[in-house]
Amino acid sequence: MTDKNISPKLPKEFLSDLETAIGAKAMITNLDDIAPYMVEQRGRFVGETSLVVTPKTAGEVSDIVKLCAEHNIGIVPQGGHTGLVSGGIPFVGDNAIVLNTSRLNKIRAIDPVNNTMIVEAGCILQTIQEYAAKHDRLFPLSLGAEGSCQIGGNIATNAGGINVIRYGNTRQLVLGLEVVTPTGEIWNGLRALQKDNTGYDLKQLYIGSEGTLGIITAAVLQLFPKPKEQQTAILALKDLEDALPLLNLAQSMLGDALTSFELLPRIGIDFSLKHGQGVVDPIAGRYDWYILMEASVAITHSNLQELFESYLETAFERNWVQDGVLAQNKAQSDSFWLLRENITLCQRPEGGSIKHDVSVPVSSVPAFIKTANEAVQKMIPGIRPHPFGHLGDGNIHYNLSQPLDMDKQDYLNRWEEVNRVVHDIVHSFNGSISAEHGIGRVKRDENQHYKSPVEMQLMKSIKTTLDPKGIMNPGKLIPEN
Ligand code: 2HG
Ligand code: ZN
Repeated sequence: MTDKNISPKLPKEFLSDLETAIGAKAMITNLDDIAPYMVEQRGRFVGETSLVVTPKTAGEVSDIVKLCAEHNIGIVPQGGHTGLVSGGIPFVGDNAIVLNTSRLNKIRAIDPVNNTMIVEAGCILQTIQEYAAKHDRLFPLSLGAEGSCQIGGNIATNAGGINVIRYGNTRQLVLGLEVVTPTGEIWNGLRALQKDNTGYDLKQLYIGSEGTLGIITAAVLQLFPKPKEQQTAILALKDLEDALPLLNLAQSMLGDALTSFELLPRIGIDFSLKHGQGVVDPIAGRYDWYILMEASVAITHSNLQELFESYLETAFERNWVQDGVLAQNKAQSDSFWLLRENITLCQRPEGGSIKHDVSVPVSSVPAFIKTANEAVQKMIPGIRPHPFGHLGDGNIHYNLSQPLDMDKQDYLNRWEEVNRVVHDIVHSFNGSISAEHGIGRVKRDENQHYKSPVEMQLMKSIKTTLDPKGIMNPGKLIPEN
């Protein structure tokens, strides 16, 4: 460890005790080396700290937390750094260090009979999926960032993704946790049980708490039988409203084989074709809306294909689908998903994009989009709504690309104002202003605006009871006053 660039805010005694506990190799103190840990994927905010620690065991996490508690230093837990609400970086004045979980990355055990797996927080989601698959099991959490996001972050933010309609959010996929508390104790709650009615379900308190109550160091994950047969289709619609009967029919005809039901707008497909690598348009004509859907079953020689084809036939007959392609093989289904993933990535080259990650009851999605589109177009003529996402569970990424002839910064300066109009509409539909990305710093005050004082007070009292010194991810999720 060098003394270069150490902020005077971190006491010498703290640093030397830390070095004794975890070793200099687990301490990054040079600002150039720290820089990549401070820049968020979307680049909207840049964090500030003078120390990043990279512990390898829960014991080391415990040592770090104890020393931080003693010296009143904040800790920002950080996983794969793929978050979208500035939950994983310290802000100027937070007096916090970053605890990056990348080296806490062992798969501790798998039990295919019990359908569970024990993993450490820093395991990459895709590594977990692949390990489960090798044992003929499925870990169904799936999202665009799966190649780099870490399970600790997924759990701390209760990540959603593309399979929620069938398997639920992360909350439904975790049976047990190991957590380092704000006083540095290790709570071993790694129970691999389906039934455990022994009091408050503490793990659920930590899931989605965004590092504000403790640091998740390991988890017991719920596995499922691995799908053996799968059907993927992309369908073009005339009207957004037709998506609802189409979904309803899928649920009636395919039952719980339905795993994904994603909404794609034409503008998103155009962005992907223009800016994405290797993206192709599977349907010849142009339509305003598309659905990418997938169904799977965990048995072989099933009648899934037959069921899926008769579902599509009925949907065409009822005029809910104008055109469509059923993937003929894995490569074709991958190419549909590539188109979907690029819808997320290809907004950036189109200039400023004001984001919303909202949910409303599934049956209200078309009405919400219509109402919001009218409102934002009135506010900023020429604005380009780009709503897409997980229609099957009511979660729409209501993103708004800037008008073509507007200055990017002038547009982005209206971020909060636009958020408020959209979120008011979401609220009027009894929706949520953060469906799957969390609150972090970005939506902290906006969340307080919409939650009732009773609910906010309950959250604040949990925070002050468990973390009275306020050292766990300071300034995130819970407003300071
Ligand atoms: C997705 O569903 C992600 O692709 C990102 O949640 C959404 O770009 C976004 O706002
Ligand atoms: Zn999403």
